[in-house]
Amino acid sequence: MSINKLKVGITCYPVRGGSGVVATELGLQLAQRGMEVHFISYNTPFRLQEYVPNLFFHQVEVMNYPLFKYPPYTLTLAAKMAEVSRGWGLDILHVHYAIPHAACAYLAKGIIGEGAPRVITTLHGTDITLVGIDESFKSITEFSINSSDGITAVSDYLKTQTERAFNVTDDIEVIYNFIDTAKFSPQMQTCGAQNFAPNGEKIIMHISNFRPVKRSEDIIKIFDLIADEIPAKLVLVGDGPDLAKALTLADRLGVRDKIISLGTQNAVENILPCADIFLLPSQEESFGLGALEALSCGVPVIGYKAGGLVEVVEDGVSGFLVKIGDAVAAKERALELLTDSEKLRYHREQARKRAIDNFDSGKLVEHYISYYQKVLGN
Ligand code: GMT
Repeated sequence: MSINKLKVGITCYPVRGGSGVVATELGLQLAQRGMEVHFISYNTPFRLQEYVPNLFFHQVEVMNYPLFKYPPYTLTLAAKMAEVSRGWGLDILHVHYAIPHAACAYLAKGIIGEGAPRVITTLHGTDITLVGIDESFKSITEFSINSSDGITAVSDYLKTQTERAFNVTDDIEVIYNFIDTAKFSPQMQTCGAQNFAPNGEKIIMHISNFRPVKRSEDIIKIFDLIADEIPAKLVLVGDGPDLAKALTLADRLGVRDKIISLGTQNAVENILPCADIFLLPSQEESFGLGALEALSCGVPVIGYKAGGLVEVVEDGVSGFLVKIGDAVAAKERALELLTDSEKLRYHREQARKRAIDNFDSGKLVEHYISYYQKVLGN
């Protein structure tokens, strides 16, 4: 079958977060190449706001009933996957984030029987490293990964972690996350650095969902150490359970007035290019899509040597990675860049180059397409 005639169903979490972003961008790119793409989820993915030819959205509406303490979304999603697969003749069901999507796809295949689409599961991170390995999910995660016709992981690190934690029977294909380097660019029209730093202070930026894995208080500790030595502002983008705790620490350290917390933002590509450095001191990252967005905007990353982040940021070239928890080393590396304009310029150029050479959407979307072909047996 010609690859442009392919019909692909995509299921992801539609909310902000790397796995939803990657799934949506992939769907958009496939649709642009002429494939028919069907998103199946409880909401329109947040980056899918405009009409795009070849792209469809199928909403999963969960029925509630007084008996249900927990409405069974998983079952309704599986039934919807089966309905859309049958109705539109899907060739592939590509699910992002194993839990519960891979299990739903398995059920959908069982409902359809003959002629069911091939299921590809993309592992993103905590679906393995945090949630998937929890005893309550472990057996179903392993079962649904092994029931998929194809499995991909977003980094070598995640592939290794998956193989260590589970008895995986098939090979896992590593396909790195990707970025539209034209959209995320140093040349992008920005909201204006002077809004954040009216006196020319250095701008440090962090974007995340402020979950515990992000070590949100470390962001403040590192910034406090930097602001002790040079005029600096910290711009926080996003929201999540640990944001308030981080801001409370900032109050205690006396740096709250140097922090601009923007909350959730849609167009981070208009904000990121204002930054001098991007801070990502996570406990664990299977990849670190926020870091890639920064690199693509020519912003070097200072972070911890955590998981797959070392595959994204080239330590000492497109930023620096230090030992997990070492706020002093992170501060020193940040100052090394912020106080030496020549060095900062070099790291900026290398950051942009790293994104273009290794993670541009063109090459990686082609990798997904050839993997689709492999799974389909073409
Ligand atoms: O796992 C999460 O908490 C969220 C998830 C997401 O949807 O953003 O993040 C994971 O997937 C991203 C996209 O592949 C990766 O860039 C993140 O590194 C990964 N998060 C973790 O591993 C903590």
